[in-house]
Amino acid sequence: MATEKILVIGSQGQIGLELTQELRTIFGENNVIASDVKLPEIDNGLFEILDVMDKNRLNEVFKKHGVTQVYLLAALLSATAEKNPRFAWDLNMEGLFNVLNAAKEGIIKKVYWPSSIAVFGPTTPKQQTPQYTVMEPNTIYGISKLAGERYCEYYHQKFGVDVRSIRYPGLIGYKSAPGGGTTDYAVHIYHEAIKNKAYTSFLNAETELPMMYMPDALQATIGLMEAAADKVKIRSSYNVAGMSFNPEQIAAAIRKHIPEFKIDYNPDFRQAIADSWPQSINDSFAKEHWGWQPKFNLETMTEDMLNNLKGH
Ligand code: AKB
Repeated sequence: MATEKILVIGSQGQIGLELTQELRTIFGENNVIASDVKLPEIDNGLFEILDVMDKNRLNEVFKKHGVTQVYLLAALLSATAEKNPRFAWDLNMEGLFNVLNAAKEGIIKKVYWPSSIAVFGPTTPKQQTPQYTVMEPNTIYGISKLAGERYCEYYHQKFGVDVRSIRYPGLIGYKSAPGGGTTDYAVHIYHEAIKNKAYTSFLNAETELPMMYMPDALQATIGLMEAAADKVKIRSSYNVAGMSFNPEQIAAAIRKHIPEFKIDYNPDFRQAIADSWPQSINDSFAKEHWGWQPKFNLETMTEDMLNNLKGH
């Protein structure tokens, strides 16, 4: 079997940092190339400076390393995208086109591209949001992700491109910091609980959102990429679910370990973004098609997060 050469684009971001590590453990250090627009803080393996919007440079990197698979993670998330909508659109779409076109031309064989629960909007059913439902996102991030999903499916159907995608909920991990998302509060709250035993949430107490612990997200991502092609029946993007909670509930889970922890609320512009998203997700297609199964719930994640952050 020919060795896969995997390029992670956006390797310095929240998912990229952890996914690159995990892929290197599975596929070997020399078969996973990290890339980003900025140099890594710690030099720990093959790395290329790469702006995914620069098509020539992208093709140069593909050629240099004989890349067969791409995990395209470079994107602006929901909150940052609202502040810079034009750039968000350009980055989120142009990067995807460049990679899909390389796959169409046969330069690379397989593409992973993350979508998000942000593809849903205020008119979508909020509880147990189905795979197929009303999709009228009202954030630029959500609009770009929905357009991206349509492009992925189009490239698969028209040109046979092997592209796979997941609609991530909010992702929570202790190894890397999130950047620019609406769900980021659920990461910061753990850091502040340990440091200050208090946190001011930018979402109100009742804002329930779908979330997932990073080990589950990595398992979903690599599980989907490694699934046999005929099991991947949805080529737009799969709903996946981990858990759902609101700020009050995560605070209560933290209090089981840090009884003096206090939370207060000061909602900002991210409240409206969160209010437009689902509260829980139905992921029965992912379970049925390629065997997706999450391991963590709010309690087990909280224990693991706090133990690991205390250790740092
Ligand atoms: C965000 O909050 O923007 C992201 C997402 C849900 O895609 N974490």
